[in-house]
Amino acid sequence: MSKPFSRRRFLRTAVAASVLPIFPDAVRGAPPAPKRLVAGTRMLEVNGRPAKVFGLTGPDGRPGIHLAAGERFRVEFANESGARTLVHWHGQLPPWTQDGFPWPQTPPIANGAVEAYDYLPIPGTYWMHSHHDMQEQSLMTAPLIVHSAAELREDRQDVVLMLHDFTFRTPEEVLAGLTGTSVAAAQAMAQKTEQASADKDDADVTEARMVGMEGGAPRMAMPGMAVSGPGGMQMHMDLNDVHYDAFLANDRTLADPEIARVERGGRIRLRVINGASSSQFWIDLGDLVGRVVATDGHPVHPVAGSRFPLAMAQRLDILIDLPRAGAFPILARLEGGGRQTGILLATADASISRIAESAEVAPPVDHSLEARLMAAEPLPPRSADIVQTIVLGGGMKPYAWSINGEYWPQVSPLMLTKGQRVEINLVNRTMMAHPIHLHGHAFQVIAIDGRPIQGAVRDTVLVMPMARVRIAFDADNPGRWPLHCHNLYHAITGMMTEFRYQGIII
Ligand SMILES: [Cu+2]
Repeated sequence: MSKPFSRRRFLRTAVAASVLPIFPDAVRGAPPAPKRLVAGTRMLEVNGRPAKVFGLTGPDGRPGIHLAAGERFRVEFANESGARTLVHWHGQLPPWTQDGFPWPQTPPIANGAVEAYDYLPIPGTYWMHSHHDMQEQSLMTAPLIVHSAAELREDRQDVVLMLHDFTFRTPEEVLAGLTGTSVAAAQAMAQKTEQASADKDDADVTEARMVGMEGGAPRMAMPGMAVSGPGGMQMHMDLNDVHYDAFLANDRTLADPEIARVERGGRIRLRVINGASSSQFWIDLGDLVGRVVATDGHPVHPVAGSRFPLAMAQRLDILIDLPRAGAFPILARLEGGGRQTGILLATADASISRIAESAEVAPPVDHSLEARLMAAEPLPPRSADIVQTIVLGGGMKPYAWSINGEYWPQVSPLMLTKGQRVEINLVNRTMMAHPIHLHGHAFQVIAIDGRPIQGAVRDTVLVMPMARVRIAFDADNPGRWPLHCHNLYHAITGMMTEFRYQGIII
């Protein structure tokens, strides 16, 4: 990966040198031209059928944005998708007005419009996805890779593996099927979520629960839940709300997989991104042994293995040293389903054989990796200023999911003050696992089911059915920030709330 960036740097220097005599002052302080990111549509072929999907294409024609070490996220985002859209830079820590969430102050961008973004990114494996409507399901998603000097010194070949779940149905049809309503009603529900507290007046704000006390019990009973306590997760855990037509790895199925050319004995940094809307996977390296060195972009002490669980929206950086020449499938196996997708790492002389799309049923994704992870750059030790419990509720019948008994957008914001160390107890009172994502902050996982750990720093953590996960973060990024389940259909039916800093004018 170092080559394109050195070439780019060279070009920039050459351009600067050529104009230097004319505009010395302007050039000396001039930042590089912004990168252009275009939201558009494109055609894929899936299972032999054409499929029109969205896409996010960067300046080099690749999906998404790749930034050199030290480079700012300076992007001109051009919406040529034919629809309104708004793209969120998942896991990055920009000012809240550049986060790409449809608050009333930051509405979706019109088709044909261009929006500028400029912030200091954090290095690692990130991604971007539309936060408008349910465009994420229609592949308005792409990698966001921020290189670091340390990682470039390792001189490894970068391989990005981005996963999707794909359906020929529209997301509105999927949601209508889940909720037992009409497509029109599902469309209305998706649009309603963008009212995002816009309807709330000052009275509601006054009602906002002050974060700072243990508690925050649900205001209403969870529909249809029989609370059976920890250990019940084996009984009737729900998996895979949606039946998909295909699972994509870099937009392709195993019928025609991407083949990443690697050198014999090659040293790889595999960046796996679960960009699926409602599916979780086991990353299966087959015979290879890899070392997980980062989760959600943040470094961890290496964990060796060949099979790693990956929840929705999470990422893994896995270092792989190839033992020999050959073809090495890197598979993503759907939890609870006998289906898989993937890519191949292959040396020049390797013979490639077809890999089946069906396989043995993989078990549910779990905390086996999470419990072993240790942050390489943990939060500074500090006691919490405030502790808040967040209860995840809801169920399949009726299909609706909640936080603290509330359904987005009718929620009471959780108030924060800048400078606080915040601890959140995520308590799952449902029979599904929920990948919970907080915008604008990186948090550390500090306990699983009451057992303290010095866990990973992340932006998305899976909370297993009937389980508890405790996270900590520093309130250092004033604004309005969503916390939500990253299962698209859970978020859209209500499993989302807001952290709001004191003093933010809405
Ligand atoms: Cu969920």
